[in-house]
Amino acid sequence: MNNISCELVTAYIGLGSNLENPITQINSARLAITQLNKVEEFTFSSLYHSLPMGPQNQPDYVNAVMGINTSLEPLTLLRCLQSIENAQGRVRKGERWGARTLDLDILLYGNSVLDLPDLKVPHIGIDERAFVLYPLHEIAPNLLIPTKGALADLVSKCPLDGLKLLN
Ligand code: ROI
Repeated sequence: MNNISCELVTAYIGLGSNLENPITQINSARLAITQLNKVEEFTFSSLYHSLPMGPQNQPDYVNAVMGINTSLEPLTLLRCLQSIENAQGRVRKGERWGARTLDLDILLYGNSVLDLPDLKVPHIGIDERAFVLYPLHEIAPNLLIPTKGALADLVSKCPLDGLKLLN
């Protein structure tokens, strides 16, 4: 054994976009994430079309969820995802829950429960957002979500809210 830590953690990332050709934004983000050091994609959901949660005067969203194995620490992973958001032209304006070219959220990081100033895991609202729960369930139907319970139960209680598979 050596003392280099290389523990692999399974994490799930939520991807969302409603500006500047959302499908292209999601596909480019997927590629950028797979090209990160110490990150390997093992699964990717279908793309979904969803109605905006929050202010309604914004375009509909495209959402997806990706499963990765990573040896990056959670905050390092967060910073990497933020640089991808920025590289794809994300502008952080004042409006809460406004339109965005790209949103990358760490939904789950192994079985960790994190309550850091910049990072809450499981992701806030994970248990009531159809555009997160359904794609996650597609790729990881047996998942248990720390502090929230079985994903399958959460999905069964969550209305689709207009969520549709995108083909
Ligand atoms: N609404 C949908 N449908 N999809 C999202 O990814 C999404 N992301 C957000 C807010 C603004 C809350 N609404 C969303 O951050």
